[in-house]
Amino acid sequence: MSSQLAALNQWVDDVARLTQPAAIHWCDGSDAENAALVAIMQASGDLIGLNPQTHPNCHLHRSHPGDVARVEHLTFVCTSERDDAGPNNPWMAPAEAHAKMDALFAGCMRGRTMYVVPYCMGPIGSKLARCGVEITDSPYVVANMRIMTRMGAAALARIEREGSFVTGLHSIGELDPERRVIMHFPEELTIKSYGSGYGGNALLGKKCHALRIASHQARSEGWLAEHMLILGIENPKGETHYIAAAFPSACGKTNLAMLIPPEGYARDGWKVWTIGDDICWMHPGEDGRLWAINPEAGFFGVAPGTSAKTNPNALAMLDRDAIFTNVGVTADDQPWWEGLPGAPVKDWQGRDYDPAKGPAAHPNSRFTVSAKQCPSYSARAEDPQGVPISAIVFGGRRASLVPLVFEARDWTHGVLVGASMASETTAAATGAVGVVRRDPMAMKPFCGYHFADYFAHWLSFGGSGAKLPKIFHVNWFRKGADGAFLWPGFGDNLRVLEWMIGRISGEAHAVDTPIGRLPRLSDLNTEGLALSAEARESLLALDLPAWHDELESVAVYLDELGPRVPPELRRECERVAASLAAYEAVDPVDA
Ligand code: OXD
Ligand code: MN
Repeated sequence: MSSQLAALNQWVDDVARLTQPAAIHWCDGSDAENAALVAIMQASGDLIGLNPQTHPNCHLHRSHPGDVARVEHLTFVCTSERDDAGPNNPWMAPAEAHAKMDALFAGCMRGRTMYVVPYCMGPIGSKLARCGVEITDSPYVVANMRIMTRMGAAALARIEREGSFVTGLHSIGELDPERRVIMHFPEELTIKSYGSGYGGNALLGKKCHALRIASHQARSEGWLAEHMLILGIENPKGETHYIAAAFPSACGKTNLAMLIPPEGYARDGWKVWTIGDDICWMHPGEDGRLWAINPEAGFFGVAPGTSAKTNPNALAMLDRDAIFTNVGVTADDQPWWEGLPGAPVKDWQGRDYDPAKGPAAHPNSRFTVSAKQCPSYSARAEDPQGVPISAIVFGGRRASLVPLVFEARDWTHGVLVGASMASETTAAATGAVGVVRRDPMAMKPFCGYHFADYFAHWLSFGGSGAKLPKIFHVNWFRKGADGAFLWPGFGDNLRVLEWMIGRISGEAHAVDTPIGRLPRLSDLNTEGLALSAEARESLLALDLPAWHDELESVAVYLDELGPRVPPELRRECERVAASLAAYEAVDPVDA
C-alpha cells in the first residue's frame, strides 16, 4: 500500500475508533453501489420513490423540519490566530474546536454504517482540481456527493497519486439544532460537521471544501475560489466569451447559468453554454488571463420558482435521475413546487397540503442532478485547462438604488464594487429574509479567512502583465413604485450580457459616471421588450444623493473590518465619493 493511502487508512481507523460504527463502507461510486444505497434509504424512509413513468429514478427526501438551510452562526473558521478568520467568520481556537467536535463524535455512529467517500472537485484529470475524502454516516449525503462531485474509485486513485487531500468528517448526529456545528480548520485542510443533513452543511465538497477551505488555499497559492456561476455566450460569429458571475444564494445563479436566449437572439444564432451554477476556481494562466473550472459535477439548485418560464433547461434535466429535497408531491407522485403547473397533495413535511400552513415546497427546497443532464451543459466544462474568463459580474438583490448594469473603470475599482456588494437575505440560510446586508463578492458565508486579506488578495491580481477580465455589476431585482420588478430578467438578461461583450470587444458605448460606466438605454438591445415608462426612466438612472449615502455606508463597512483593509481599497472608496461630490448630473438615460 502506498504511504498516501496508509495515511488515509490511518485516519479512517482513528475516526472509526472515535465514532464506533457498526460497519465501514468505502464508496466506489458505481451504479450498483448507488442502487444498493437507494434501496437502503427507501427501506428506512430516507428516500421516497417518485412516479417512475414521469420521473424515472427520481426520489424525494424530507429533511428534519428544523434542518433545512445553512446555519451561518454555527459555522466556524478555526485558525490559530483569531484575526486570521476575520470579523466575517465565527471563530474558535483549533484545540478547543477539536475537543468540542471529538466529544460530539464520540460513539455517534453506533449502529450505523460509516461511509468513506473519496471525491475530486473538478475534472479528474485537471491540474486545477483538488481531492478530498468525506466520512459520513448519511447515505443521503453519499448519494448527493455522487452527483455533485467526481466520487469514488477514480478520485481514490488520484489521491493515491497525489497524496494531499482535504479530510471532512460528518455525522447527522441527532439532528438536534442544539448539537449542530460546522468547523473548518483551513491550516489542517480539515472539516468537521455535526448535527445537520442539509446540503451546504453536510455535502462537505461544496461550501466547506470548494469555498471555505479552497479560498484559504487559493490565497496562499495565488488563485481564486469564488461563489460564482460560469457560462459561455456564443455569438452568431461562433465566438464564445466566458463570464463568471457572483450572486448571493438564491438570487438566480442557476437560472442565469442556464439562460435561454430570447426569440430574436436565438434566431440570430446566439447560444448560451453552462459550465457551472455555484462555484468557480480561477487560476492565472501563462497568457495572463484567468482560467476557470467548475469544481462541481452537478447542481444543487433551489426548486421553487424553477419553471418553464424561468429555466426550461433545468426542467428538462429534472425528469430523471434526480434527488428532490423538501418539495411537495402531486396526487400521482410527481415532485411539485411553487411555480409549476398542477397541484400538490402533500407538502414538504408530508402533511396533506393546506395553503394555510404555508407553501407546499419549502422556500429552500432543492434538486440534486448531474450537470451532464443539462441540455446547455458545455463540453468545455470537462476541459482540464478550464475556460478563459472575459468578464466577472457581481450582482445582488436590490429593490432600489443600484442600476441594471454598470462597468467598473478598472480592476481596483472592480474590487471595490465586489467588496461593497449588498443584497437582501434569502431562505438559503436560517434567519430573517429580505434584510439588506453587505455580502462582498457573495462570499460573506463562504470566505475562509479575513475579508480584508481577501480584498488584498483580489487586488494583488491587478499587477502588470495580467490580461484581467472586465468587471461589471448588475441588478435584475430593481422594483417600481408598485413593488413589481422593472426588468423582465431571465432570458432577457442576455441583452445586458451582450452589452458587456460589446464593451470587451470595444464596440459598445458607455457613459462615464462616478459609480462606473453605464450604458444608455439605447446602448442595450431592447427590441421586442415592453418596458414601462418608469423602467425606462429609472433602470439606468443615478440617484446621486442616495449613492453618496451608499459610499458613506461602504466606508463605514470597510472601517468595521478593521486595520487590515488595504489602503488602496479605502483610497478607491474615497475617490468614488469625491467624484460623486463633484459630479454634475448627466442623465445617462435616453429619453
Ligand atoms: C447554495 C447556497 O446552496 O449558496 O448554493 O446556499
Ligand atoms: Mn451557493
